[in-house]
Amino acid sequence: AQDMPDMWTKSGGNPTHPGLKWFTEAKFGLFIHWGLYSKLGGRWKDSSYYGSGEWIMNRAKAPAAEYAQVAKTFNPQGFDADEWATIAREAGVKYLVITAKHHEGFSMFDSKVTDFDIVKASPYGKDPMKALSRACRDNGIQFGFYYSQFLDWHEPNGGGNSWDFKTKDKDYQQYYRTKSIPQLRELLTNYGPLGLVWFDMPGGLTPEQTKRMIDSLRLLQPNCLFSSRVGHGLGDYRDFGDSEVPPVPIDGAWESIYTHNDSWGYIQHDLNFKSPEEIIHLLSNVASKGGNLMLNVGPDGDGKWPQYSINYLKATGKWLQQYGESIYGTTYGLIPAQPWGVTTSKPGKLFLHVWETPANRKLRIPGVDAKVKSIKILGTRQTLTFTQQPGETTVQLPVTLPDTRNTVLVMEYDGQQSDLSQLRT
Ligand code: H79
Repeated sequence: AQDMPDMWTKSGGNPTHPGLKWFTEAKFGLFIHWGLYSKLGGRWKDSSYYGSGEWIMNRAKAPAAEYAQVAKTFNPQGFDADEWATIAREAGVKYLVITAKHHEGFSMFDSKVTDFDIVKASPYGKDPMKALSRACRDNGIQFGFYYSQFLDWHEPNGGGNSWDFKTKDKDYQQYYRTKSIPQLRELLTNYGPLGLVWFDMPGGLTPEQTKRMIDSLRLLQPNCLFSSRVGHGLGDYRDFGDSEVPPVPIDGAWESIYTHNDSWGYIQHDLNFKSPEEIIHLLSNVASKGGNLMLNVGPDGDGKWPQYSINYLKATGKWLQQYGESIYGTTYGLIPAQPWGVTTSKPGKLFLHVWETPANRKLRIPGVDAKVKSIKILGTRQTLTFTQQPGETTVQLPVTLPDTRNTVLVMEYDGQQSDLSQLRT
């Protein structure tokens, strides 16, 4: 986990923001990192790079003009917006966020602000974001853009180390005025209603300037959420460090983001993909703390997803078809994590995510004083026998559970949530 200064991650947003309803119910999102780095796939000249493939320009110290040449070979003929959105829907994600521009500075959308975009600088010559935004909406998926508002290694005045520009004497104001803000306006104008804009790595602006920028962007789409990495506590929901889950339940709207293998951008030699079981456990664990999981996929330079990502996401979607009621629209589990797994909640219901079956097949649920009415295997009519004592309920598990990775039991109880031990930060 990266150390993110609190100033960046704190959500100071408006708790009555209209977008927070879909966001807090969504629980599962898909992040897509796609840019020129996807074409490089972790290779620059004769060297291979591992991890964070989208950083290859910086890590290989590629001069901006030379790196820009990659655009001339970027021609993702395999890109199919409907196919992407269909896999996303089958995976069970409720929102999709794609890199409109990452730190490399290349615009993956039709931009009038620069020539360094996929329409003018690449043989592809079309705007894939037009098709994708439409396909997501057709499939009932909220659509959002990642936008690197400060780091831009293509622009002499953009933030960060591009190796042939001097870091000193940069005019960040000029960069924001001529690229960042106009492009954000394009994104908030040309792609229909956006669920959110995912800002990353703030810098170069005072809190007052950031607020002015944000306030003017909000006028374009009042329902669109802004992520906390816009900086200065001005976001609408909270993101933690990359690949970080908070240790305790957190109130309010928040999200954990994870790579599928060990990179955001496509890396041809990285096959360390999280298994369906790992994804499902991540999802139920994040939900048990009250947040959303946004899992990343890195399509290649042709526009195809790694086959493992397709297969494992579909397997996750299959699990969600059976057990989605224990994820979507839930709040954090009202009892602490147990040796056997974690819990999520809805009014009158506690969902028990069984990761590990106790050897004696007796599942202990401490911290419950409400009267337990029934305990069932979710998605079946199978009722389990249980005994209840003050502060502890014990369920007898059957010899075989339908899903050895994460069977979900649903405990229905009479009375208030306050009869369960309430976890708070
Ligand atoms: O888009 C993904 C990252 O590229 C971006 N945020 C996620 C969502 C990000 N930008 N900056 N950082 C993350 C933090 C920077 C980490 C670094 Fe490194 C450590 C830069 C250099 C050393 C990671 C490892 C990137 C290159 C090597």
